Amino acid sequence: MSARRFLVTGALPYSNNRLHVGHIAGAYLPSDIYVRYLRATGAEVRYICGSDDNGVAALKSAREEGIPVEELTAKYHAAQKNAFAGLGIRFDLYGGTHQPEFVRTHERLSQQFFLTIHEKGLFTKRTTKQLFDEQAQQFLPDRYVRGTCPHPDCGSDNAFGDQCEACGRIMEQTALRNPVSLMTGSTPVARDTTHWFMRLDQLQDRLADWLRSKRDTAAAGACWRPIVINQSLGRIESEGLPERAMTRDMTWGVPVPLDDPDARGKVLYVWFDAPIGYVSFTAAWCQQHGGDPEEYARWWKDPDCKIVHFIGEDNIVFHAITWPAMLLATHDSPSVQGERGEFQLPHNVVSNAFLNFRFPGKEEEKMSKSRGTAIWIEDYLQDYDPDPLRYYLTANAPEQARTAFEFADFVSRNTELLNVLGNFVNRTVTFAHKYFDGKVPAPAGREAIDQEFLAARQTAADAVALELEACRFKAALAKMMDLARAGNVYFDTTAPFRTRKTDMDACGRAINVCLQGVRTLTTVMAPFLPFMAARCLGMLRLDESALSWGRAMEELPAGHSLGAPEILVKKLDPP
Ligand code: B3M
Ligand code: ZN
Repeated sequence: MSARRFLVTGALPYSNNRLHVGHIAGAYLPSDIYVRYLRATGAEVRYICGSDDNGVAALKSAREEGIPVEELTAKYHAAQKNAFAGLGIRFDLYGGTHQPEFVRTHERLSQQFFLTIHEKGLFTKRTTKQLFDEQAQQFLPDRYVRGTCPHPDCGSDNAFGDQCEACGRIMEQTALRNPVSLMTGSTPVARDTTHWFMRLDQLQDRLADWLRSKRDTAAAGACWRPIVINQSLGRIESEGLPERAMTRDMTWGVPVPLDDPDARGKVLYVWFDAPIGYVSFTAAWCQQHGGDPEEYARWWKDPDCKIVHFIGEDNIVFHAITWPAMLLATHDSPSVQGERGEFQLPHNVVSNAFLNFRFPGKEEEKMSKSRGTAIWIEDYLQDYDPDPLRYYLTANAPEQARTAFEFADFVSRNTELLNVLGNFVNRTVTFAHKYFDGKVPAPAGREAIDQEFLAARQTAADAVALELEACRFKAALAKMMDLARAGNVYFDTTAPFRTRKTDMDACGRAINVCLQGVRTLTTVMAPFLPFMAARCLGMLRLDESALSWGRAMEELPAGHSLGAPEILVKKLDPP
């Protein structure tokens, strides 16, 4: 049987800011855990991410910082890439939709997509009103305008020209009530402009069928989270899909590839080109590893490869409606058909809700730069190790509903990690060094209690795997910790600290079994806590291949020499 194949993506962060813990909790940590696990099972995986450089977000920040937009996006692209690396989030490739190394392939593929959809007649060219800033003498696409959400059940003042931050709906900016230009603060006026609108209505039935199949096959492992189904299928069933403008009046982005005077000075909508970044970065990876960018088809057009997108809550509509619509639109079309096949729809779109922030004793609030309610990854990494944050953000993950980051919680989760996992590993390895010369003692005729704990390792590894396959990371982590807890109970019950004075065989037997527990835990903790797992490998004197899931139950032979004990989890002081 050939290996399972996955193309896993993390939402492309806008390269207009640094990364905070909310970003990490949303899409990147869960995807990294998933990828590390899949790889440990022998699956072939490409893990793709990169910066979303186009669109208004970068232009706005470049204006605020007073630097050219190319410089701004290069700066944050580099900072974000470092922050990911510091947390052990290991993409195969970190691209950027407007970074010099990637921009040409990205433009080419984005324009190809646009033309294919255009040839299929799925765009309507239409002149409509758009908001125009008379002081700045320019149109105000998307996030350049802010106003009141027009939906009566929402009415939030935090709606932008493309999407309402509160209810997540996407909208035409002229629908906004009380619009304000974020460029000059003036009230914009509506002016005529021509754009290409995608006929999502034409694809709506196929999209709905596909989403229903995802809802219905939850049991078959393509476990879509309710939040994703509700915001996509729910939205289609209740409101239907309108046409959406896929071009914008600005010059920063991918030029509209049409020989038409109305296309001049216009670019593709950032949400049109950004998901194509997943494809263009895969092509870049293929080019860097073997030479042929067209090899991306092996990941994107082969039904044997599962495409899994990890995103945050505000990206659901784009990944579960617009992007699949773009992929579907290329089907049965002369320009993409042929030997290489059609773009596959995602196997899963995994979204977390937002991670809020909480000051001690206060209500939770949204993470925001201006209110000082964001923990920046760069700052975090100056003071702490990556794994305690990985642990906290997984244990407290907003998988089904929003959760909040609170510093005191972070410290108490670290204490939990220390007391349960750190304690089991460290007391076992230290004991072996102190009383068994740093070697695995002989198993010395195992008894029922020993067999029971040894068997619990397999049960735990299987339970963790089952949860990870279904993208239930929080539950998976809890099952890993249960095994460490069982290890501590076994240690306390067999009491090697007592038997070492009375029955050295029993003492060795217990430490042997504990070491087998540490051995299994090393593999099972690795997707969540890769830096700690690396330290365990050192203590067990094993190499990285020992992280393979199939080797988790492998026994350390009696007499095997251990590495020096190292503190696994450091104590943190309460705030
Ligand atoms: N850049 C939105 C965000 O950072 C957007 C994701 C693009 S994924 C193709 O929230
Ligand atoms: Zn709203």
